[in-house]
Amino acid sequence: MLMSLTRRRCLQTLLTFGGLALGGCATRPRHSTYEYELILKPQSISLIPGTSTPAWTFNGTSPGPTLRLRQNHPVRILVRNELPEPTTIHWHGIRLNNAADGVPGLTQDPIPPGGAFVYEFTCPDAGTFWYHPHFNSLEQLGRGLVGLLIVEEENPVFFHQDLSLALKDWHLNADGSFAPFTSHRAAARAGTLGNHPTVNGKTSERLTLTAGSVVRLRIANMDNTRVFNIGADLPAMVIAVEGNPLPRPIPLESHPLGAGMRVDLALQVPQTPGVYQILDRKGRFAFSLCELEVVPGQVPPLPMPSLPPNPVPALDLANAERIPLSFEWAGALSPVGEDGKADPVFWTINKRAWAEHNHQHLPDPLATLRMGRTYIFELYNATPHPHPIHLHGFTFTVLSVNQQMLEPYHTDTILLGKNQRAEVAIVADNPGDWMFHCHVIEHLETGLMGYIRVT
Ligand SMILES: [Cu+2]
Repeated sequence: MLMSLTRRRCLQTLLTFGGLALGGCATRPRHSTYEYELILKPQSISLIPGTSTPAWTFNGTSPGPTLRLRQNHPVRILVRNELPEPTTIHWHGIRLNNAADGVPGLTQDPIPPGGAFVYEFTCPDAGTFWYHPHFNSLEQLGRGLVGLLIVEEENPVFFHQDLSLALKDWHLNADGSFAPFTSHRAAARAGTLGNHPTVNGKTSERLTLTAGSVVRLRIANMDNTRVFNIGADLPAMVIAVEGNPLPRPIPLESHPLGAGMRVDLALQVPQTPGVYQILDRKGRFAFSLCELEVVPGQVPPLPMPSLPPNPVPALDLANAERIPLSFEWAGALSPVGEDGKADPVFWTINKRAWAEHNHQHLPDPLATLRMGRTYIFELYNATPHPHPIHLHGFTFTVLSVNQQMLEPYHTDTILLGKNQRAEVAIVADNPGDWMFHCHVIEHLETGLMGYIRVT
């Protein structure tokens, strides 16, 4: 399998699939199987004009090529590691088989430098997802290893345009070299913000839209740390969160997007040409993330498209078992290790930290679930900082936040604010060991990580 893929080596060209440009290296679908090759490798890129940054890239770019998969169609992705250290790739938000989940020591051995691994899975859900390493995540994501993964609906849903924004801040010195990705002080608080924001890998991004059109805009927060509050100064509806269509779209006002989270908007582009903005709202202030240049043009009339729901299994809430999961601040530096460095632990789940900093010595699971049963996780953020809490391999249903019942919605990540509680439910329908962690990378690296076992 490796040989045949290797012979079909990387076409470093731009291919077109169904009218949509595919960057980087990809091959055409064959017998309804899409095949991709992702090569992780060091590559200097220029983020600050006149300087060079020693990034780590997928196929030479950051973000990596946007992978466009099709709902219910199997995919095979060859990952080759040309980094100077091991890696694995996690497909964030995809309900896939455990062996393809990309967690070193839990679902696979790390891919050594010079090695390769084939990920094979089928996406039951359509929507906006992303991919990134799950090994030495602070540095591997910090150096640029992030990419968008779009799963197209099995029965295509038409918009006049389908566009995306990948949000990532970089930690840079003035000469383009990397500044530290973390400090103990920040890791024990909200995390280390980058100082060089980018959208789609660019310092400023401008998209061109046609007057009167209806545009699907997929926004993915691929940053290690930052929370965005997405707004817009043109009419927009929130149609999906974390890849999952909302039961009823809601008008966009300010949509919080923690690390790892995504939102799909349907933009109702005004008839009046001009320049509009996608915004990051901070209280009374708003900062432009992306300019939208609206140009005159003819588009066929289009009522607001509706997205079909993803086939998330039905909950059996009457017989559900409850599992409390509390996130707390620990605040301790362990004794200095053999390398002379302290091994910081700042965060716990149910009083336990993922202290090993690697996956070599597995702790016990946070909970063991029985196949087919419904579970309600009672989440409690007993800390003063926001945590985007992510479960691998499942889509959970948010039932309540701070004891307020909501119209239930599906997600793979929930942003829990200071002292916030939430009830989320899953059907344990996918066997294996599944990571459960905060997506602020400094938090997961300093304790806020565990796993759920389904047998
Ligand atoms: Cu966190």
